[in-house]
Amino acid sequence: MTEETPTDVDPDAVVEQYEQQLNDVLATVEDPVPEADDGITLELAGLQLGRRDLLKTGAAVGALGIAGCQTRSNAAGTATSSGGSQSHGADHFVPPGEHDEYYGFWSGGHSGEIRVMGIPSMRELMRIPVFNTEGARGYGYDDETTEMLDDAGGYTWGDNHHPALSETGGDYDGRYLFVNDKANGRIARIDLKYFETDAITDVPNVQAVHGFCVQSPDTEYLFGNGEFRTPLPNDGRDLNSPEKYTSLFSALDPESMETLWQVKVDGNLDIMDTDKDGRWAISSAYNSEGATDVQGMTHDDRDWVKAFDVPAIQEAVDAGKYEEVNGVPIVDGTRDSPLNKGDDPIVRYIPTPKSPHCVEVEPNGKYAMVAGKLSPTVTILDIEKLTESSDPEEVVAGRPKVGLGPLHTTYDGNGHAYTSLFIDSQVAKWDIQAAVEAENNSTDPIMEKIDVHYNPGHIQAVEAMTNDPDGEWLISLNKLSKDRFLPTGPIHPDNDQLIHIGQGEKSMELVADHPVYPEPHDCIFAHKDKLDPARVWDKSDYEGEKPYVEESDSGVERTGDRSVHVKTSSKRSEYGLTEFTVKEGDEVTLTVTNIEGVPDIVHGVAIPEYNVNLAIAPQDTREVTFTADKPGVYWVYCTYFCSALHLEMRSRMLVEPR
Ligand code: K7E
Ligand code: CUA
Repeated sequence: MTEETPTDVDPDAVVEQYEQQLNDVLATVEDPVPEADDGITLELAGLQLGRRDLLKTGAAVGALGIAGCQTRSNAAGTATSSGGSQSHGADHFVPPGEHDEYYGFWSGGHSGEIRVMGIPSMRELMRIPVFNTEGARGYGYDDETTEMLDDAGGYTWGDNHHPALSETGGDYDGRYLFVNDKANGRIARIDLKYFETDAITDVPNVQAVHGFCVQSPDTEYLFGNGEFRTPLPNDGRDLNSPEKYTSLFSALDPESMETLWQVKVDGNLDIMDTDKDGRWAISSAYNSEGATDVQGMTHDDRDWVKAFDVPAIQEAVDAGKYEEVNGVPIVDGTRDSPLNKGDDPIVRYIPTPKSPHCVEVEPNGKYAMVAGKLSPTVTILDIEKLTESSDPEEVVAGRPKVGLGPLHTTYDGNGHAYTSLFIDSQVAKWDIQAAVEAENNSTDPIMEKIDVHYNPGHIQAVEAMTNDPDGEWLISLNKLSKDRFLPTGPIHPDNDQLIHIGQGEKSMELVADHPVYPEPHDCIFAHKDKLDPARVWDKSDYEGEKPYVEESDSGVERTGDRSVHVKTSSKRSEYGLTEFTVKEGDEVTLTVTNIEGVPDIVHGVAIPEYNVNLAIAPQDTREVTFTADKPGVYWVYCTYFCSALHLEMRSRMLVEPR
C-alpha cells in the first residue's frame, strides 16, 4: 500500500482559492457585492494582513479610517486595558475593590464552558463548566455531575454557542442561564443561585442544536434548532437519500427540561429568536436546496426564514396531529404539509437572499432582523404582518445595505441596530425606522461604522434581549486577533472588543481589546441587580438527596461485603477523619461536607492515583464513588489553599490487601 504524501501546495494559493471560492459565491448573490470604498476587497476575509501591519507600513491609514484610540492602542502594543487613557470619552476602568455594573455570560464554544465576566472591566469572574469536565470545580468527578453528564449521552465535550437568560415579563429574572451544545445536540440549564449546571438534556432526533433561545417574555419554552439535516429516525435508513433528510425545531420545558415536541421543516435551520408576545419563533435557514456540499447549498437565489406559530403548533400536538419518533411528537412543518395549507400555516416560509445567518428581534418586538451573511443586507421582518398577512413577501419591511458579511445584530433600545460585518471586519450602526422607510439596498440608514479586529461573529449590547436595553456598552466577539497580542504559538486567542456606544450620530468608541480562549460565539449581559447568587450553600436545597456530614457523623460504615460508605466533614484545617481503612476491591462511597459557614472558604478532596477530585463550597456536600483496587497508603489532601495549615489538612486512606 502506498501512503499518501502531502503535496506541495503553496499556502498563498490556498488563500487565493478561498477568496476565489467566496467571491464566486458572493457573485451569485442577487444584490451585487459593493466595491469597498478603500479598495481593500482583496483582503476579503481579512486573512492576510492585520491593520497593525498596515500601520507599520504606513499604508492607507486614513483610507482605513483607523480611529485615534485604535492607533494609540496599536502603537502602545497593548490593549487599553486600564481604560485610563485621558482622551477616552468612555471609561471602562473599575477601580480595585469596586464591582462591575453588569454580569456577562460568555459561551465558551467547544471548550464547553460558560465564562462569567464583569462588564465594563472585562475581568473574568468565574467559569462554569457545562459540557466539559473541569478539575478546579471538581465538575465531572463527583457522582452527581458524572451522572448528569452520563445521562446526557456521556460525551466529554460540547460546543456551546448561545447563552440565554430566563425572562419574566420581558426582563431577566436571574433564575437560570440556558445554553445549547451544537456538537451533541444538547441543552443545559445553569442555576444562577449557585452558578452551577443543574440539568442537561440530550435532545432526541437532532444533530447540532445550533440556534437556541428562551421564549420571550416569560420563558414558557426553550427552543432549539437542529441544524444538520438527517434521516428521521437516523437509524441507518435513507443514508444516500439526502432529499429525505430533515431538520427539526425543538421545544423544551424549562422546568422539567423535557423535549415536548418537534417540528420538521425543509432546509437547514440556523439561528433563532422569538417575538415578545409568545406567539412566533423565527429561525433563519439555509440550504433550501437540501444539498450536501458548498456548491449545492449556495446554488439557489433564495432561502426561507421560518416563522413558527407556537400556539398553533401546540394545538396540533394537543390534537394528536403528529408522528412519534423516539418518544417525541413530531409535527410536519414542511412546505407540503397539510398543516401548512390554507391561511393559517403553522410554519411560514419567508423568502430572503440566500444563506442568511442570524435572526434577532428588536426590543419593541416589532421587527426581526435577518442578517444576510452572503448578501450585504439585513432583511427586516415586520412581525405583526406575520399574523395579519398571508403573503410572505409582505412581511419584509425593509432591507438596508449594511456592508459585507453581516452576521449578527444587537440593540441599544434607542431605535438603533448594530450589525457585525464579518468580511469587512466592522460594526455598522443603523437607524431602524430609517431603514424601514428607505428603499431596499439603501445605505442611507447607516449612521456609523467602526473597525473591529478582526472578523466579528456575534455582537451584544448590554441587556439587548430584554424589552428595555441599557444601551451603553457593546461587545464585538471577533474570531481572529491576528497580531493584537503577544504571540502564543500558532493558536491565537480570539479578540473580544469593548465598544462604548453612547448617544448621538457618531458615538461608537473602541475602548478595550480582550483576548479570549477559543471560542466564544455569543454572550449575554444582565445588570448586577438582577442576580442574587448565594454566598454559601443552603443545605435544605439538597436535603434528602445527600447527607450533611457533621464532625460527629464522620466514620466508616460497611454497607456490604465489598462496599463501604465513608463520611467525613471538612473545615479549616482538618477532615473529620484523619484516616480511614477500606479493603482492596471495596466500592467506596466518600461523602464530604464542608461544615464552614464562612463565604469563600472552599475545601478540596483529592486522592492521588484514584482520580478523586472534589471541590466543596461552604455548607455543601459532595459524594464520589470509586473502587479501591490498589492496596497501600493513599494521602487525601485539600486542593484549595484554605488556611495557613492548608498543607497539613490531610487524611489517609489505608487500603488493606484482601
Ligand atoms: Cu453566529 Cu453559533 Cu450564533 Cu457562531 S453563531 S458566530
Ligand atoms: Cu482545606 Cu486547603
